Amino acid sequence: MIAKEFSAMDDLVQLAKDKDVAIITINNPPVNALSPGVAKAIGEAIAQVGHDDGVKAVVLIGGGRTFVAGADIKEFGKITSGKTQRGAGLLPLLLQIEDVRRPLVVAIHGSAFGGGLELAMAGHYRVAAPNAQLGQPEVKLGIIPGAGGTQRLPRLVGVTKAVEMCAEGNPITAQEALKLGLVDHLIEGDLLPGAIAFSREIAAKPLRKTRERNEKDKLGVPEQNASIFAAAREKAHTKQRGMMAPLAAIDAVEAATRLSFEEGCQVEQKLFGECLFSDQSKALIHAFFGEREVAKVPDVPKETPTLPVNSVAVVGAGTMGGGIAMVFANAGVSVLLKEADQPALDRGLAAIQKNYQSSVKRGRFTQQFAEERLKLIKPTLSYDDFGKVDMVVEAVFEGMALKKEVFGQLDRACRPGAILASNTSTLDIDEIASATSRPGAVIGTHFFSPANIMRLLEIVRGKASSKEVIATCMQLSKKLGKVGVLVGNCRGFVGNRMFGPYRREAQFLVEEGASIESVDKALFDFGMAMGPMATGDLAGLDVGWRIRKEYRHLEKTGVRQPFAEDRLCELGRYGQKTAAGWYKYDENRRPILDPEVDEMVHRWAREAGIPQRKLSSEEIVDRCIYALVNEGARILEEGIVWRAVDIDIIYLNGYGFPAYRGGPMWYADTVGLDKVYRRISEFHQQHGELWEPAPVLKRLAEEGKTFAELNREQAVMA
Ligand code: 3H9
Repeated sequence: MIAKEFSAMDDLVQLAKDKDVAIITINNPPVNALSPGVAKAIGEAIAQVGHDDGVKAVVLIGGGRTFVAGADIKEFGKITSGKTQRGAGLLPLLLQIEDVRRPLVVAIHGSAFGGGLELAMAGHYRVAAPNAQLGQPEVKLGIIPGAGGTQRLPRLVGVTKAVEMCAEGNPITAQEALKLGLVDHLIEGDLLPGAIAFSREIAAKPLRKTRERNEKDKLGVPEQNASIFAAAREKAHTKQRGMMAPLAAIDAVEAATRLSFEEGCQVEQKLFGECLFSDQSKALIHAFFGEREVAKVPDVPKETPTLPVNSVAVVGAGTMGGGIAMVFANAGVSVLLKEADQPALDRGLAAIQKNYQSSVKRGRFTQQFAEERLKLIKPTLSYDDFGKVDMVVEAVFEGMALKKEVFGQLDRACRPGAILASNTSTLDIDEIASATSRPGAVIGTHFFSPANIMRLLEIVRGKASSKEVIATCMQLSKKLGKVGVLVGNCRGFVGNRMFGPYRREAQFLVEEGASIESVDKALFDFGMAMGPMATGDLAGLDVGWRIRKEYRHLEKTGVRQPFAEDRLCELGRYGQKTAAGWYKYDENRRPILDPEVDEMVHRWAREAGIPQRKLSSEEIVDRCIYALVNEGARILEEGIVWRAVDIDIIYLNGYGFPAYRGGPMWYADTVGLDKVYRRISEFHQQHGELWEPAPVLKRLAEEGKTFAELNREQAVMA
C-alpha cells in the first residue's frame, strides 16, 4: 500500500503525492477520453508539479479500466458542425509535458489509443501492463493522428512501423511496443506501485533524454524511406480502397522524415483538418457510434435478465451450420452438431477441420487453439442430448415445412428455458415459432456466410420472442465477436429484403443494355466490396431462383420482374459453384468475363421488347444504391428497425457497403434527401411502381430533414 499525500485537482484529473513522486491520475470514465476539461486539468497538474521542488519524478496514469482511449470523438462532430471552434488541440499540452523538468513516466494499462498514445509519447518514459495495447487508430475514424503522433511515433519506433501503425490503425501489444522501444518497461502485478518504483529508479540516474521531438536517429534516410512510403501507398490503395485518411497519414509520417518537428506538426495539422472536415470522417464516426448504438434496444433495458449460454446445439452441418458451430467453439462454448445422416455429418466435420487447418496455415490460430476448439464440437445424429443444451441454432435447408418439422422436434427434445433460434435468412419467424409450444423462446439468429468470418448477426424478433431471449442474444453476439442488430420479422428481414431491390436493379440495368462488367465496375468503384453480379455468383444464383419460385404466387402481376438470372439458372449457370454464372470461373474461382452471357441477355431483352441503350456509371450507381435507400426507408417506416443507423450497421458489416460512406441511409443523408427523393421520383416515372418513393423519404425531403434526425426523433419517442 502506498502512502499518498493527496493534494489537489478536480473530478477529471487528480494530483497526489507518494513522498517525492507526484501521481497524476486521469479519471474520465468509461475510457478516459481526452475531452477539453481533461486536457486543461492535466496541464494544471503539470504546472503545479513543475513548481514543487519536493517532487523528484512524475507518474501519469489512467484511473479505471484503461489509460486513455484517445481524444473525445464526440467533440469532432461539434467542431465540424460549427458548434465549437477548432483550437490548438492537444499539441501545447504535449509540449508542456515534454518540457517539464522532472522525469515523467506514463503508466499504461488497457488502451493507449490515438490522443492517448500521443499523450504517452510526450512523456519521458513509458511503462505498461503486459496486456496493454497501444495504437493510432485514427484512420478508422477517417482522420489521422492530430497531436504530433505522426511526428513522434517514427522517432520512437522507426519509419516502417510508424507508417504501418498510422496508416492501418491496428494496435500493437505491450510486448511488441517494448521490443520497438515505444515502451521502456513492462510491469507485472500492480501498475501504479511498479510505475512509482520505476520513476524513483530513473530519478536517481541522469535523465536519459527529455525531448523526443529532438530525436532523429530512427528517421532513416531518404533513399530507404522512399520505398517504404511507396509500398505503404500501394497497400493503402488496395486494402483501404477509396479512403483518404491512410494516404494522408503516410504523407504526414513522410513529413516527419523531411522536416523539423515543428514543420512536420504543421503538415500534420493541415492534413488532420482536411480529413476531419471530410464526408468520409463524418461517415466513419457515424459508424463508430452506430456500432455501439445498435446494442441498445429501447424497449429491452440493459437491466433485463439474461439466460446463461454455456452449451449449444446446431442443427445442420452444411456450410452455414458448420460455420456457426465454429463461431460458438471459437468463443469457448461447447457445441452438439447434428445432421440427418452419417455421410452429411462426415462432410460437415471434414469442412470444419479443413477450415481450422487453413486458419492455422494463415496464422490466424495456433495449432493448439484449433485442436481445442475442434474438441468442443461433438457430432451427433440424434436429438438425445438436446435436453442438456442452453440454446439451439437451426441451420437446415431454407424451406418452411422442414423448419417447422425441426422446431416441432426441438420443442419435444429441449428443456424448458432453452433458446430455440433459427438461422433462416428470409422465412417468417412467427410461423416457425408456431410449430412449438413456446414461441417466447423462439428467435432468429441470422448469421452471414462465411459465418466464422462475417461480423454481422441479424437478430430477428418474433412477435412473441421474450425480452430475456432478446437480451441474451444481443449480449451473446458480443461474446461471439459479432455485431448484433435487432430487426423485426418480415420477408428477408433487413439485409436481404433491401438486397432484393438492389440486385433487381442491377439485373434490369444489364437487361436494358449495360454490360455485366460495367455494372460491377460502377459499384466496385463506388466502394462496394464486390459488384452485384459477382456477389450473386458467389452466393449462388440458384438460391434466389428457388426462393422466387416458392414466392412467385405473392408477386403482383403486371409489375416488371428481372428474368435474366432465372434464365441463367435454367441453363445450369448457378455461379461459382458450377464454374459459370454471370461470369465464367477458373479452377481457382477467379472470374473471367464471358461476352456470350452479355450477348445472350441482351438478345433475350430485345426479344422481350426492352429497348437497349447506353447507361452511365452514375445511373448504374443511383439505380442500385437508391433502390437500397428506398427499401430501407420503408423498413424504417414499418418499424422493422428502431433507427436508420441499424440499417447502416447491417450494410457495413454484412453486405460490403463502404464504411467511409457510412451505410446506405447515411449516404443518402450526405447526398441530401431532397436530391435522393427527386432522383427516385424520376425513376418512378421512367420505370413504374417498383420505384414508388417511400412516404417517409418524401416527408423528410419536404421538411429538409435527414434519416439521422429521424433517429433522434425516435430515440426520444422510445
Ligand atoms: C484521436 O484520439 C485523435 C487524436 O489524434 C487527437 C486529435 C487532436 N471518445 O467501445 P466501447 C465511448 S481520435 C468518446 O463500448 P470497449 C463509446 O462510445 C480517437 N467516446 O468499450 C462507449 O460509449 P457508450 C482515437 C468514446 O471496452 C463507451 O466509451 N481513439 C471513445 O468495447 C465504451 O466504449 C479511438 O479511435 C472516445 N475516444 O472498447 C479509440 N472511445 O457506453 C476508440 C470510446 O455510451 N475507442 N468511447 O456506448 C475504442 O476503440 C474502444 O472504445 C475501446 C474500448 C477499445 C477503447
